[in-house]
Amino acid sequence: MKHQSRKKVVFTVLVIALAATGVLLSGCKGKSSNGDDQKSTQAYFNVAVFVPGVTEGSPLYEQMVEGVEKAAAEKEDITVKVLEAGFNQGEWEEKLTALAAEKKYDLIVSENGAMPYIAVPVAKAFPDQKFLFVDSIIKPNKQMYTLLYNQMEEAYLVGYLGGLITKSSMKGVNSDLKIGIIAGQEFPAMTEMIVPGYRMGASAVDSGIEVDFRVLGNWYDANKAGELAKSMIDAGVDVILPICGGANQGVIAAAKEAGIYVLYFDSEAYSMAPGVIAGCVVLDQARAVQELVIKAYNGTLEYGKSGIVGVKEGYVKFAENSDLYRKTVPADIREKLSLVVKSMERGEVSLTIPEYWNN
Ligand code: RBF
Repeated sequence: MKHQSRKKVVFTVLVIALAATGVLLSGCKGKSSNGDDQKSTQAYFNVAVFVPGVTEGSPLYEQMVEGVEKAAAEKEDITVKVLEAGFNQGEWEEKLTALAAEKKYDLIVSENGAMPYIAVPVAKAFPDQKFLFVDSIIKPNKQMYTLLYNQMEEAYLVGYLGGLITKSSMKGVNSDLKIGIIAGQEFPAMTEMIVPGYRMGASAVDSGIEVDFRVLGNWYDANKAGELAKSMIDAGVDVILPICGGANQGVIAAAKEAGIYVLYFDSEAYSMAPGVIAGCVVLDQARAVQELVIKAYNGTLEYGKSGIVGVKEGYVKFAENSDLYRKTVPADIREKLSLVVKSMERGEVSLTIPEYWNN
């Protein structure tokens, strides 16, 4: 925060200085692609964050913005513009095209598995535009760097915890061996990595555990998500993993009312619903984005390449050090989960994501 306000002051002073000398530009220009509007110096490294949806309530979108802002706090000459593209996916390509057409941004950062594909024609139309896509992968494209996370491991950890909970005698747990997962929509990372990983984790506890997988159909309708959760609870589910952005709140409310448990994906959220959120698996996307933006700034980001990181690399962690976790989940369950987490961290247990993702 301190850094950011200092940055704002520095920025304001620069703007005033530029205005005073009569060279205030319509926007901050960094390295311009085709010399004609190259009025600026190389003073700024301009980053645009394209949020494919709405930032608030979507853990990975929040972290993407946070990561870019942290990079900007680290380097005073990085500027940041955040564009929320909204939930109409049919408009994303047009909005991304308009952003690239501004030819102002040294880097456009975005996230989710669909974005690099949506960006292919945009990249073709603007051959000097560079992109960083996280939480995604695509065949090598020399204008893009992509980073994929091993979400099979991430989902395995919550699946394992869910399995332990549904088999336990924790308050609110019934005798059915059933756990649930609700996705905003179906997409390859969900069906190829997350759901299979969640199932594998649960099966490692007991092969008889059933996984109830439902799809909401959007990333915002908390009422509908609550209804979906209620119908799963009525069918015997006592632990639910919601991955539906802003609609997660509806699942949490339904679980709280019914006295069952929620597992949380991508960020630590115990304080959002103490006693209801029983476990959080954290994906450190903010750090990954910060590091990659700094690399781009330094000119060392290898466009055309991609990375994959998981538990062993330290980007996926289970949030074990919370009093709320310790209060909600009994010690014997925590100890069992902790052993699995440790063996994944040491690389003794690793899950290979499907070939599909390996370009
Ligand atoms: N996750 C969210 O939390 N909020 C969203 O609005 C959102 N929209 C998505 C749209 C598409 C087309 C795809 C492929 C994924 C979307 N995700 C969204 C899922 C997100 O990228 C990630 O897979 C999950 O958050 C699990 O880490």
